Amino acid sequence: ASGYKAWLSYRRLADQPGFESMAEQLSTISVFGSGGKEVLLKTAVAELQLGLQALLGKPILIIQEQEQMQGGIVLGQFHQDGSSGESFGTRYFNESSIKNAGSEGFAIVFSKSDNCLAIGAASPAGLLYGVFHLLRLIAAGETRVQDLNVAQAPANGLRMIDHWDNFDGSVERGYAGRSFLYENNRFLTTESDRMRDYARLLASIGINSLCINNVNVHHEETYFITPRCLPEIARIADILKDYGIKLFLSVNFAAPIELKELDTADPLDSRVADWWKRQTAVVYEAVPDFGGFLVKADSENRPGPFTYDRDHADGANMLADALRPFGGIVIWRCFVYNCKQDWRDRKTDRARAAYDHFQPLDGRFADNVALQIKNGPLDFQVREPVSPLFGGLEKTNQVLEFQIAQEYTGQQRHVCYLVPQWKEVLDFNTFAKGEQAPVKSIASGSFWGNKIGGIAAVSNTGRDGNWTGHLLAQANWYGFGRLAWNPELTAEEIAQEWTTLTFGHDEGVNALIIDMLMNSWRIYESYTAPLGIGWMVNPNHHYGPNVDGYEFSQWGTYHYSDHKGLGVDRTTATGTGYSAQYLGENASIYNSLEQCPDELLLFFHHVPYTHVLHSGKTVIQHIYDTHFHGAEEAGGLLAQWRTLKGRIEDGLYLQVESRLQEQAEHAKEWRDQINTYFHRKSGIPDAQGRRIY
Ligand code: BDP
Repeated sequence: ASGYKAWLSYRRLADQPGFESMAEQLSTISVFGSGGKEVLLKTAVAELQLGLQALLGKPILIIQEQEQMQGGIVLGQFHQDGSSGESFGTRYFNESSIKNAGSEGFAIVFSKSDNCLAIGAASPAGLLYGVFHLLRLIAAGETRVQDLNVAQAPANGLRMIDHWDNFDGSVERGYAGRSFLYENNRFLTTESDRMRDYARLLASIGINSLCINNVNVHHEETYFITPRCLPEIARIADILKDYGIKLFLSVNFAAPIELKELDTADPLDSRVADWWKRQTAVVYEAVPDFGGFLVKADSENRPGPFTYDRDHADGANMLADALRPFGGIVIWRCFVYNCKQDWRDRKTDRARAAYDHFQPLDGRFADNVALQIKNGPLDFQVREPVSPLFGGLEKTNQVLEFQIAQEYTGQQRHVCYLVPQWKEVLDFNTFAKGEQAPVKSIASGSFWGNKIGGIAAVSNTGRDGNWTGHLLAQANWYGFGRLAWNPELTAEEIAQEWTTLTFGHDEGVNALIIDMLMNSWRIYESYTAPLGIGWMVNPNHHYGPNVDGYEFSQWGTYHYSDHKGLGVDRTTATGTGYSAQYLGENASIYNSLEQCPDELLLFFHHVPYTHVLHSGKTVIQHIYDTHFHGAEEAGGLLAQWRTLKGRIEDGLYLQVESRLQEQAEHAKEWRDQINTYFHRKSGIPDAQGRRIY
């Protein structure tokens, strides 16, 4: 086992109690009425057959157009009429199930009268999701299909993964080998089944949108929107379409210049607007169901409207006009800040930047523009507060951006299950418009009634045999999709699903892996940058400790440590005033030294090493303790895993063991660098007298 099949490995179930009667029940698949022509419905039937055959270990027959069948599984769209004139919906489902399934969800119920399991949906996409849901339930051990009665719809309209793959085959912040999409400025996707296998994995967790190129669009990828590349891109789009996934492209804001067609990219210049209209039409001609453009503008040396003294609404709306006739959307990123700031200037605060740039533009964006906002104000650190743009924007479509790629969380060499972190973000109350306004309902668009909403995340996959380098990093990929579908799932539930689907039904094995996953974020945090301060990594590649790596550089990522204390003062009275970007009690809690939660203390406050935390420890003793303990726990993860030897396939066991070995060693390096640094700076000894270098 390599891990390539991931959570779709469909291990044969056989010895489950109730297996025999279930297997007998689920012998055939049929499609109700005259349906069955749509490509997604074909995919759904094929996936159901494939999955059931593997799980049940027997052939499953597909029975064509038998609507009154007895036994088996029947798939249908609610509105479809059978020969009796009765619709599929009324025949099998009650009104509330149909309502709960919405336009993109599904309902599954066992019909006693027809002695069959019915999967229904308003759309073929819903049927595909229903099929994967049923397979997930069965693979996870559900045998009582006769008791099934489920109806659900995704909480988020946009459930998107963003690739940071470059046409040359490299992957920006990729930790799982090179790109499986490109190599050497050529498309790999059409030569292998890998794209299709990928699309299946995505659809099985509900992903419906995919951006296939890096937000940093280099010269070569600028051609993606031209006939030079579009035929190959159309072939990718066709594969994705079979699984209900829309293709998006990152575009270069200065494309008309880069392609040598105009000498300006000014969004208010009509030649530029016309150029984008023409170019967008060319894209849609090749890819009729193209999703739209993803744009990183005026950020980290990327071109944008600022060059022409225009703002980001001008830029985004110009592209939105070009996409509107085709139903396309613009996803415009808010990761905009000055990456050439003077580190001596304590008043410039990178954390403020996204809000300062975008909040004043609230209400100016076209209705087919969505702003894509990173979960935190800085950059995917192990611990950050939630971006105050959530709550700060009232009249703008928003999409939340996570990073599945573990750029700052161990680069898929360390295990760091990010779902607990994402849950905290989704549940964070922004206090928009009063009491209950959690990020999840703002991002989904339900809170303000936005037209577009959802969650996007930077992919952690690559050409490695198991897709993610670290096998346990598959749990983040899986978990992202599941959360984007249903943010109410708990991190434990998702870990439980993933371990069972990946490793099988040994409860002892799964409990241990779940325990490792559930502790891993806290462990990683404890031996790396403390108390919300972030960074302290090696510049450029961002792997491994380097306390001052970014301290005297232009990126705006500082800790301000000296011999007396550390932390960034972001308060209103003496600091950068960032805390005032929050609403309601969040602003006062973060602003207050007494009330600020320990884990974010150094994000908001500059304090002496002797400052006493809510935990009762001083800041310096907290640093020592967490680093000693965290490195020990990293070793503990390895020891835990070693108890699994012989209990899971060697192929899976060994690849994780070697990564955990590296983590255990590397955690000591983190521990020693951080502890030694602060020991020397502060001159304060460890209360427990442990060895600090
Ligand atoms: C940072 C990465 C950088 C990305 C940037 C972004 O270090 O490679 O280009 O984010 O999101 O995390 O645009």
